[in-house]
Amino acid sequence: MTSNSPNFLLPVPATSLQIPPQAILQNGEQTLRFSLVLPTYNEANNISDIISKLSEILDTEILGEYELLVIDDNSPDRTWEIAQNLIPKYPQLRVMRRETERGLSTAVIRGWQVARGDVLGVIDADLQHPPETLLKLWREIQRGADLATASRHLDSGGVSDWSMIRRVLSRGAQLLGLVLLPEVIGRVSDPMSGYFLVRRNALAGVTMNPLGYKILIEVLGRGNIRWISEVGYVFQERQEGESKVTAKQYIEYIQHLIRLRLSLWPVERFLRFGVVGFSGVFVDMVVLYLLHDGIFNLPLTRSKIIAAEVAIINNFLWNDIWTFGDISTRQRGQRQRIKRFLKFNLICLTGLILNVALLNLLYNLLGINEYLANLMAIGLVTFWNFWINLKLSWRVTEID
Ligand SMILES: Nc1nc2c(ncn2[C@@H]2O[C@H](COP(=O)(O)OP(=O)(O)OP(=O)(O)O)[C@@H](O)[C@H]2O)c(=O)[nH]1
Ligand SMILES: [Mg+2]
Repeated sequence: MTSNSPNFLLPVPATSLQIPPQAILQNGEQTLRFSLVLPTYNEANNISDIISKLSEILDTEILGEYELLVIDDNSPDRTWEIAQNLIPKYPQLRVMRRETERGLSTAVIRGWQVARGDVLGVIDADLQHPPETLLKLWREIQRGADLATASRHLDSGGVSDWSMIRRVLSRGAQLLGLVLLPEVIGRVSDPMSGYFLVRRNALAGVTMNPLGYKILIEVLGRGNIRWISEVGYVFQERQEGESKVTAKQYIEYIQHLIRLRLSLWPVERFLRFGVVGFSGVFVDMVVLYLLHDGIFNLPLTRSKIIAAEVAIINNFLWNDIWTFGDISTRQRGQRQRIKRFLKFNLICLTGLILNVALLNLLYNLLGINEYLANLMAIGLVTFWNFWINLKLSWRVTEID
């Protein structure tokens, strides 16, 4: 049956894990309203049932306007083949068989890359995510949400048969996430959910870099998501097939959190800012020398004030071209540049006052050695300067 059955399989994208801003359509194809991905690994006993249930539910609301995408990792139980044989009965079904790449999160992204829908979604294929919740999620997106996610931790939600150990591990993982990535994990009650819908335009052009199981974290961290809606659901007992969750998933989750943390912190930008800061110290020294000693013999205070301002101008120019160059090019025009310069100047001045205050606090109040105290004050003020400048002077506006 295998060798001569028609091949309806989708090709696996060989590109990076970027979500296309628009659906990539083959000749004659139209965009759809909704694409739902079902990642599968050894779900032979569940796949027909879930496809039938999902189709029945979605047909009531968006008949002909959606697709179901089964992304299978070459399951030994041939889930992909069973799914493929369902296509004649369910024309909205498409199947991908991945033979080299593995893993739940990348499977979901590969599905979204070939998706034709404006709204992208994911659901487990093992019937643990109740299909009935799907319409509630869909309606939240219709109300305007960028992301609609099913949660086990709302009043109407829960887990049916989880052992104490699994509950504790799950909550522990969430707590760890809250510590490492509060601005991501803290946005939803159930960040571990693998059942959610997201608008394509919230992910358009975003390159994902997930690891393991927790794709929602990646979407929240890298996507442009403003409105989030949550819908409660009870995680069902697995009826057929086996769980793939092992200790490996917990380790990958921690690795994933750290990776996302590092990439969300603008580490590279901060290093550039630091290099520019050093160049400013050099400029300040040279100008001070030239004004005070070298050529002009000006008084020390006046020389220092001019030297500091020249250093500020030096730093501003390098930061504007290099550190924040990508942002500056989006805020063109001389007026914009002058505005950025004035803000930068003001922030640097406030930084100086903060520096003196901190030095006094650390030295006089805490009795820390004055040079060590100065070093700590400089470090803290550099962070402050960087952060405030990032948020105010070179603010990324949402216009484009
Ligand atoms: N393509 C693909 N799908 C996977 C992979 N691992 C798991 N899946 C699918 O992802 C969904 C969730 O996996 P499960 O093992 O059920 O994980 P879970 O629901 O969190 O855990 P249980 O409650 O123990 O079942 C199921 O549809 C799996 O078949 C994988 O490596 N590749
Ligand atoms: Mg499961």
